[in-house]
Amino acid sequence: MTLLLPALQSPTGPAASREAVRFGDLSLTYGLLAGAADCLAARIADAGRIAVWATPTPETVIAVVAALRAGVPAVPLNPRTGERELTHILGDSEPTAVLAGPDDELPPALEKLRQVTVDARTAYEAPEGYGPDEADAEAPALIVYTSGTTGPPKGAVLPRRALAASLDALEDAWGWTGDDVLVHALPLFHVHGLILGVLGPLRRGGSVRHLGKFSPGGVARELGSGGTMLFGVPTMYHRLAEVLDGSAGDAERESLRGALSGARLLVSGSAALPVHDHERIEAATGRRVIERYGMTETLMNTGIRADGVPHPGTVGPPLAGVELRLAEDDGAVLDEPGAIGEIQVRGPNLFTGYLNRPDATAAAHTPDGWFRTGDVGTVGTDGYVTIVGRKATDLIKSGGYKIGAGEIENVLLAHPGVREVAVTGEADPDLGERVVAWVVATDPGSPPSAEELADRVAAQLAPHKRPRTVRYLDTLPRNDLGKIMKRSLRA
Ligand code: MCA
Ligand code: AMP
Repeated sequence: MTLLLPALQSPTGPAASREAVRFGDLSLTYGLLAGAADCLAARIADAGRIAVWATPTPETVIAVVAALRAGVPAVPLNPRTGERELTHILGDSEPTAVLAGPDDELPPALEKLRQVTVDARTAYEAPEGYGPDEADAEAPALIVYTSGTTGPPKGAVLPRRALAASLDALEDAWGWTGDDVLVHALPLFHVHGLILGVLGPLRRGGSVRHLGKFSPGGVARELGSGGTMLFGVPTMYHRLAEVLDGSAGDAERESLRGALSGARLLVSGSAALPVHDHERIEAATGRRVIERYGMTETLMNTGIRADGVPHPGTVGPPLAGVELRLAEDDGAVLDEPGAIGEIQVRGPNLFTGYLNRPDATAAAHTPDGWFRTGDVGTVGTDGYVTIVGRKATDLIKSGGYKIGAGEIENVLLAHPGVREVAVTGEADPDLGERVVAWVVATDPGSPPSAEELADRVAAQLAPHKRPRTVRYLDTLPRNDLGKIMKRSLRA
């Protein structure tokens, strides 16, 4: 059986002294990471499932690698998750223990679990003779929670096979090697930052430098001192374009321009990068950002190749091993050129299903076994895919995060000052879309403030789900059946 992370299989000699990950001044070589992860793996081998308090730190990397080495499915948790969402995720995934750093303060919901501390500053020695057997390719590696239109987030069960297939398809598309040094600042509890951004470099035997928190200055520093690739969401590239366009001083602009110009690959994903930002970055740096298109459930589906023709506004052709088709609402498959339909995919990159949700898993697949992405697109004569929209109007993509309108509405409706509410997404130059709450107050004379409502969502769900705008109305527009007409709100 092929190993998921071969470079971490008891590395010795020069292979052991290569840098694997760097977070600020803390760097781990392959030798140190393998030792720490195997030491931890031996301690958690009996856990059924394990939660990882996924801060942007080397501790998270050690924890996830340890779980993979031990063959224990890991549930990465957003450390900013609010009470209601955290309770749901823990109840649904039932981890027996949580891996966290020495300084992490865990919320009460996690205190019932066995806490296993991971400390990247301790030099661990792998237990003598410890070399866990690689788990079965279909065994779950990670369970990643993702929002739907209604109800709480669902856990996408990602087998080792999907991780390996998707990362190898990106190796093929991008000529990704162990010599690459990836720079990013993505959160480590989602596919983009964790699987592509950490497990990607580790599978190749290369390295990753994580900024901890996104800043154009951090990107310039790391890309300008040996980084070869940058991964980011469109909001990050928009902020880089703003600096390149002159929102900062000359020195900052020049250093960013130089760093981006020298990079081998600038990759954007998780949402569409507006063509205007593509153009601004290319004009300033001579480098084109390439896009790839993926989803928590499918990992990566399409991507522009490093040696391919860049085409801003498209997400490139299907990656190796991925089958992609377009279909009508009634299931009819669309073959004619220029047709627009739902993107459906099939391939070794797909998840095995939603945890505890056979109903949702079945609903997400066609009778002939294709996964319905919910994205609407078209395929050009060159095979490049363009995403033109999505079927569900109740899904919002803000800063690259998927947010369900329904989960926010449920939280706001529980506020005594809110009689009715509708949540929509509105175009935002920085975030792509921003969350907007339309509120009918119980007492229109003293409605709850926008800040109070935002704080409530941040505390119950997560800060990135908070409404950035609150609009007060006397009534919500409804059709004859009483259904809220969100389209007319947006208009
Ligand atoms: C603000 N904050 C609050 C509140 N308001 N905290 C509590 N209560 C409040 N009311 C805090 C935040 O926690 C944060 O703290 C700070 O204020 C700023 O928050 P925010 O405004 O949300 O941040 P931002 O500056 O807008 O963030 C932009 C971002 C971020 C950095 C681009 O959106 C981001 O990291 N996006 C990445 C999403 C991603 O990885 N998606 C991948 C999933 P502090 O200042 O301390 O930070 S999609 C995927 O995986 C698929 C497979 C794919 O295709 O990739
Ligand atoms: P998530 O469920 O959070 O993994 O987000 C997946 C969704 O992000 C996809 O279904 C798409 O709608 C969107 N997405 C990811 N990459 C791109 C991209 N390059 N362009 C447009 N949309 C994207």
